Amino acid sequence: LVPLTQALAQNKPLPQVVKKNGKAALMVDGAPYLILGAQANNSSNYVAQLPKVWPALKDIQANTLEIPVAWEQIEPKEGQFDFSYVDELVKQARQNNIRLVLLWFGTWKNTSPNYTPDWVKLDNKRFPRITKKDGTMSYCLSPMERTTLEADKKAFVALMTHLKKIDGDQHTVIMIQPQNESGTYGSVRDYSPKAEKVFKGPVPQALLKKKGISKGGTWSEVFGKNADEYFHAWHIASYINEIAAAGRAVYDLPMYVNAALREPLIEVGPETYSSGGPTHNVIDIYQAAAPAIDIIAPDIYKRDSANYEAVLSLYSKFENPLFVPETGSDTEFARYIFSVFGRGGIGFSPFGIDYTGYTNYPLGGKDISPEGLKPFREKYVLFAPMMRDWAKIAYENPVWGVAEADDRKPQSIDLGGKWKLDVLYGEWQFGLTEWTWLGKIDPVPGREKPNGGVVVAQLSEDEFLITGVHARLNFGLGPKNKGKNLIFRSVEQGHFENGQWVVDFVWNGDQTDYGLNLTGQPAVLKVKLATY
Ligand code: N0T
Repeated sequence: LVPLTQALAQNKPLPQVVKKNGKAALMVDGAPYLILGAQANNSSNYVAQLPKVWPALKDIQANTLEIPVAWEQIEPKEGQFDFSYVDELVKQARQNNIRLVLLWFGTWKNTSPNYTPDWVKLDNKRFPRITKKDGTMSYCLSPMERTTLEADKKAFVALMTHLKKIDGDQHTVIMIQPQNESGTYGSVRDYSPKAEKVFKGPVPQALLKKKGISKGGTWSEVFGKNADEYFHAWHIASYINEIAAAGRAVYDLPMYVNAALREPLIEVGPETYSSGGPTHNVIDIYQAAAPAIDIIAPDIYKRDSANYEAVLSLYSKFENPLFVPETGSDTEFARYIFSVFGRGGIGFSPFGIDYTGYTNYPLGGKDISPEGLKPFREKYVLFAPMMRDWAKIAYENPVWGVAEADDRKPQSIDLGGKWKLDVLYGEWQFGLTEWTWLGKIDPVPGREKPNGGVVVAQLSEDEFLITGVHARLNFGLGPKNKGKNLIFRSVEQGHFENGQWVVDFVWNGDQTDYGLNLTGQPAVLKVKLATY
């Protein structure tokens, strides 16, 4: 006899990325799920390191751990697989009530083959590296080599087969990232004789179709100066696709690829970044070559708001679901969670979140401790209790979000024509000027760097769900309400229980007369607007 709980668990649908009306959701156990993520450091993928990982996730209230599974650790000897780390990882994740996103460090890890087993990375003959334009050898494995692809695929399929066996009924593992920041530094593509031959052949139909180009030809004929990069992107994406598809054929989990970014605001050539990786200029090429990949995701380490927001909008194009699988762990990165979720993003994850003592400063923060991670905890606590509710609402309703910009100036959101929302950053208690801390002119403690932000979801025409920190919200009338006067019907602070909104108390008087003040105290509001 199968116990009821087990029987129910077995009927849980597989995790899946779904899309509707230009929006996306990550379905886990049949309902939208919001990744409040944390990515462990690169070398935390060993059983000995795991006890230093979970406490950091707990401290920021993350619900999902992104952590590597390296080819070298599961297939140290060709054809002999060892899944002891994976087994222990999944077991401990369950004990800690954390879901997993597994990062397959195979052919490309930050473009390099360092995580391939030694029988791969030391065998140039069997697993050839890219030939550079000048004929010298690159460090990077070539995407043109069948033998390499087959070897990586075999290991990946073994991993997926094993996951199905140990986790097919529970879905502790909810998504897979095949490869990590693929592409090549220092060579725009492979210039080996084998690659040259393919380069002189025709551009594949699927790519012409995606690009809306009717007249075919060689790569150079069709793409001119972009030919080298597009060729490399196409072949890396196809390579990853074949591996991902083979994995999905045995165990159909959602899959995404992550990108080491190209400059989002200035035009630069592929010799300056990881050429052939999923940079913003080749998202469509990846989509055409890699239908087994659900999401093309940016790793964002630029701290300034102009670059950050530009990356988010570039990766929201082509109906690409927005997911930030890596971002810096420093204070100023935390607020961008509001920009990501306000664009309907399915997840957000700072990198290097564990207490192993390592930090990737200056990419991330210096202080990976409960104190140093406070900026993330402050935001995660808003979403953690309602992560299912927010994910569902964001999938089905209009949402907006803003993060405090580097200039720290107020921002205005058009809430669909009838209403608008002005967001001022700072902390107030009363009146029209920013509250100076205990009457002194020092900035409010914890406000030395921009850390504010707000998300808004429209529940019905005049009703909005809002949360955020370090911001004052002033509602206004949109053009469709011209000539009327605005009044709050009600401002409720509350929470969700079993999908239902529960009112804790109602804001009024000083709490609403000068704008709604979101401080570092967690608050989720349901605001009903009216006119008279
Ligand atoms: C990331 C991480 C890890 C503004 C760096 C970022 C991770 C990989 N690479 O700690 O190695 O596995 O995906 C590359 C950042 C480029 C510099 C951006 C300058």
